Amino acid sequence: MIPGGVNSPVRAFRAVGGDPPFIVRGKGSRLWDADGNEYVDYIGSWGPMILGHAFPEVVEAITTAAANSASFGASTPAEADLAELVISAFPHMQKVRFVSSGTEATMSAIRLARAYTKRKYIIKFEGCYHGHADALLVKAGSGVATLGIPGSAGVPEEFTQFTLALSFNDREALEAAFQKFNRQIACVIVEPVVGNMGCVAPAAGYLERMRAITQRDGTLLIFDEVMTGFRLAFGGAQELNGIRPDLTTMGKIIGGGLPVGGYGGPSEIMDLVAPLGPMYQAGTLSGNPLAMAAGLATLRHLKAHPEIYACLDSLSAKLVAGVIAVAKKEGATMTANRVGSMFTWFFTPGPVHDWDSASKCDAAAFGKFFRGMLDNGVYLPPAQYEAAFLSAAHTEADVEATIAAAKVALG
Ligand code: KE4
Repeated sequence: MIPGGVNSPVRAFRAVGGDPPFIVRGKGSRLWDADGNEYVDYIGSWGPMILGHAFPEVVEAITTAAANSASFGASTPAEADLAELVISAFPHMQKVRFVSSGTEATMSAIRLARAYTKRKYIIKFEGCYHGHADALLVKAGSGVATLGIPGSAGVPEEFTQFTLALSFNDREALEAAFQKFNRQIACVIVEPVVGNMGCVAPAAGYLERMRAITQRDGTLLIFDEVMTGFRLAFGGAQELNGIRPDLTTMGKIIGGGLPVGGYGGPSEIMDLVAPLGPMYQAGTLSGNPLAMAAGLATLRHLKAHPEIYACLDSLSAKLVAGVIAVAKKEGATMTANRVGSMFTWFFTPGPVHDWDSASKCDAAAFGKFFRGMLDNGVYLPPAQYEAAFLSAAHTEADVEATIAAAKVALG
């Protein structure tokens, strides 16, 4: 009835083998499948569930909002409240537009950057994923600035001809692209901490250089914080690295598990967005009351409990090191990258710092590890090139159980 039995490809377990369980319930750090099996969950719906599943304040907020109707297609106080809270997290942001997915957020931000600069070219990086808008579905290119080659069926080459795909953490490639396409580049879009080639942090000085080059060339810098926003800190990766992008895209956590995306920046740029300006973007369920309520409850809790981030960081450190220690003892080839509560265990000696080094992983070994962990009650992202997430609901006991499962899976 549904292609591949899934509504998003990665859920089909193609990269790891086996049949995916059907999940029927989540609570805190745990999931249960239709056969009654219990798992410690490290997907967290691919990032949104930072407070854990069925967090009472979020459930309550959604339930209350639902009693007043699920949607009006009109302005509501809740979307203004969430806008105020989101804007408070990012110093450069004066306005935000809510949409219903991260894809819509990045697609719209790129359209806005092209409208603002009146330029056509965009730069993305191999191994970074920003959703499935046509212009962003380009094959991984070579290290230098290669014009985008469609990475999906159904995307005409005309739709990616202005997309430059560069290698991440490669300053020379960035400099070369701006030499070659001087003052023709509308924006650079980057995951300020990459989650989509597995977790990969920027090299020291790399983003600072990117900010300087884009500033110099009149190119907008878009931080795609769909995954890192409110995950790595309340103010996302940019709170940690102190860099001010021109636009920020968001998703996942700002919806608290319901469909929300967003893009924001200074009024000078955002005032180009319809109905104020000529850049068109719209959405039937943008600002949906239930989604706003879930996002508000989540962000309000995070803002009221900043200590959550330190706890996420220390418990994630213990988890990642514990599994690495097991791998060493069992003679498994494994390295790990972690930033806060985003992490990946890579089946390669490492270090993993870009797509080229990430793609050297032993996918079969990862698949075996994934299945072994699943059989022992631990639900990891079913693909090597994904980030795993810890939630505020995870406990020391969860971590111990996960390390014990790794002993079996790697043994
Ligand atoms: P969505 O359209 O899936 O809401 O967001 C796209 C997106 C944009 N930017 C970043 C940095 C993202 O990580 C994502 C989506 N992340 C994937 C996980 N790698 C979603 C999981 C899936 O596709 O099912």
